[in-house]
Amino acid sequence: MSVKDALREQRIETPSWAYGNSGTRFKVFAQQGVPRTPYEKIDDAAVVHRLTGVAPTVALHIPWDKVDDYGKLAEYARDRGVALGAINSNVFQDDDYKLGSVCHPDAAVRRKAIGHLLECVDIMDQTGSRDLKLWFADGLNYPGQDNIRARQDRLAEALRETYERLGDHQRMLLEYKLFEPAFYTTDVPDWGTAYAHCLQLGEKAQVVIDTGHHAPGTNIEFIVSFLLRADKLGAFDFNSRFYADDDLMVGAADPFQLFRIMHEIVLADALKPAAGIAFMLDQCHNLEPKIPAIIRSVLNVQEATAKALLVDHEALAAFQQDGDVLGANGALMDAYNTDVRPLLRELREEMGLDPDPMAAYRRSGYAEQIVRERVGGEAAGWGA
Ligand code: PSV
Ligand code: MN
Repeated sequence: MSVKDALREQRIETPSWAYGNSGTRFKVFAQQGVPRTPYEKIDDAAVVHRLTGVAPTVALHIPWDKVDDYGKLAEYARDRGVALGAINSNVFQDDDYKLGSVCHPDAAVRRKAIGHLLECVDIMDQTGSRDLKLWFADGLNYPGQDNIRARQDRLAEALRETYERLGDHQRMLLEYKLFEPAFYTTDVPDWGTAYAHCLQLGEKAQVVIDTGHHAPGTNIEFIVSFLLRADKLGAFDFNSRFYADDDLMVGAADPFQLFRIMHEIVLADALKPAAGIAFMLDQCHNLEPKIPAIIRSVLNVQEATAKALLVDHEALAAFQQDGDVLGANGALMDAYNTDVRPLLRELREEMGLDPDPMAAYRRSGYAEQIVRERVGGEAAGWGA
């Protein structure tokens, strides 16, 4: 397949919450024109797709995107040329979850948390979503606070019950995170833990790599490669970070890392939608305007992918076979150092899009329109 054909097929899912207000624990700076409802978030996601041509789905977060009728929301999305994607569960924003959700020592709290996960599968039935994405804030702040092993048992039990509820075409995606909000231990801290649980559950359980969820210096492409080989990579939550889980625009902090990740994906022929990997963004745009930030993020993923597609695999394999370290590294760097922007501009023109989606957005007047129209009501944000 040609580089352009592969790029034409690429799919990137945008997160509903990235369109809403967000901030740090110190301050949320509200922006004008921010969506007030899940419907308005979909309007914004549709604009991103219309301009980029490669972002046809939007992930929901429950209860942030709770509506009375999910079938209606799905139809609304369809009418605007997008579809609803992964359903993200949220068992971290209720007072009951102070000491955990599915790992909580109290069975009643665990039952409530599992109830929410099952409710998310009910919602998937209505939205037609394939993926249930699970992230747990569960963990401990102090040694001795709870029994680490018992918490693994509780986690396994909750995952099993939820897994059993999945339909034939639905999947469970388990996301790990090293720390935060818990600072001593986290119950799913790393890919190994997520992988072990998914392995026990079965083939519908897959691991999610959120690129901001590792210790500094972690070689993420190794994890990508390992999970691909084991057929256990289900999705990415793309974002970038300088320090911890910064949730900045993907490709902003370390475009080379993003390229290295996409190189492993291309090597494994896992870019095409049929490979079943969901390429999602999980970002917060605290300072920058949200819609163009998401467009920029989509373009960053596209650029890294285009570079990865340009790697001469035959030459690379020959250098590797010959033990030519510099040759092999050079083959990779040649691709990384190629300016792919002209190629992407050309591709967009062929797809009937504006070659410069950022400029097209600026020209469109949409930013001014939403500031004008979205007055009154409550802007969506964390917890909304
Ligand atoms: C947790 O930090 C996380 O990465 C999970 O994916 C959550 O669903 C998301 O962030 C919430 O913003
Ligand atoms: Mn995430």
